[in-house]
Amino acid sequence: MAYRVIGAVMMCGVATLALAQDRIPDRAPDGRKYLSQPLVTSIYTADPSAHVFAGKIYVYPSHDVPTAIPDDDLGNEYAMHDYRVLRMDRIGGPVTVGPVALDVKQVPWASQQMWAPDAAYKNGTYYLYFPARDKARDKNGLGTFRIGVATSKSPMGPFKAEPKPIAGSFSMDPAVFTDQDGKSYMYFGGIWGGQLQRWKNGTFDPNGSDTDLHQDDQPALTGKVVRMNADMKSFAETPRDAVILDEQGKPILGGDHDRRFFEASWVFKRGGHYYYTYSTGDTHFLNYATGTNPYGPFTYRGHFLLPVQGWTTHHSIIQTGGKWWLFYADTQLSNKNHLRNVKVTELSFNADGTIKPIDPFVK
Ligand code: FUB
Repeated sequence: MAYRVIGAVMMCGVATLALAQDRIPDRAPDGRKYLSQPLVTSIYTADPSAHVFAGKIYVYPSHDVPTAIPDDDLGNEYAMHDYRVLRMDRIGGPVTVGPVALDVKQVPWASQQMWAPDAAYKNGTYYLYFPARDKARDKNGLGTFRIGVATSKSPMGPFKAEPKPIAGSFSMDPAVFTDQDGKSYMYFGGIWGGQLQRWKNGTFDPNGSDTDLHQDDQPALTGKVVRMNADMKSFAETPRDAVILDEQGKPILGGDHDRRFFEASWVFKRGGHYYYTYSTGDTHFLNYATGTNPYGPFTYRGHFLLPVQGWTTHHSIIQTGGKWWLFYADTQLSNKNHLRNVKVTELSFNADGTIKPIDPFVK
């Protein structure tokens, strides 16, 4: 398998591909200067799920594509149909863009919208988890989001999809966390276009809301957490609620858009604490909450990334080379919500374990 390695230049300590340097704006339309530069410029990428496998860094992003579909609350403009994997030896080093690792045409059950993926490794096999709409049709003429799994002997793929989505899966944005005891958990879900609000009663409501439950004084919809079976291809139980509590121990309410869960779960463990991180969607923050159990509940701690350029914000956090890193995305290359580019910046903690908030623009 041959991969194309494109020359890199160093900007702000982060590798940037040498293509089209003269066309990359160094300031946002409002004049603010970016904190970091796109990891790659040869394709549009978003929703970066980073992992260290056998000493190398792999990023499993969404592969954004141009479309004439206008922006809407369902996210129809995010019309992605395949995945490409990014690889680098170290943060700041050259980035390899892999070939197509999985295309929707190779997934028997899926129809469209290959959204934010994640990956895991176990016993010589790499697992790619991905959401996509199935072939059913709802009131909007669209399929229901399910979560699929595909496998490969290489972290770059190509991946072979299982014939059916994971039984019991729904909604989107899978993120798989493996604890020190070897047990793996999938965190998933997203409201609005991610359809979580249509699953409130455990089955899909085809006529449900396209946004949320419109119950601002009730506990917010939560992301989901479920333990994976040892085969890494199936759920060991019915998904549970990943509850986020405020400092008084009360659930965050649906109307609290600065703090409630919207999409983009990611979990990591540090100092014995589980950090449950997520996006607030329409208020554009990346938030975190901590707990002492992978199932939660998690106590809300704050924002750790202020709004980026673009509507969505989605991320992953890894530790490598003795430092913690935040992979995120904005729209520096296109200034279009659906054509994003992934970035990386260092993440720092205070002595009490709280995260130092990051402004994606330099003061
Ligand atoms: O990339 C499509 C969707 O936008 C993702 O699944 C969400 O997390 C948001 O980033």
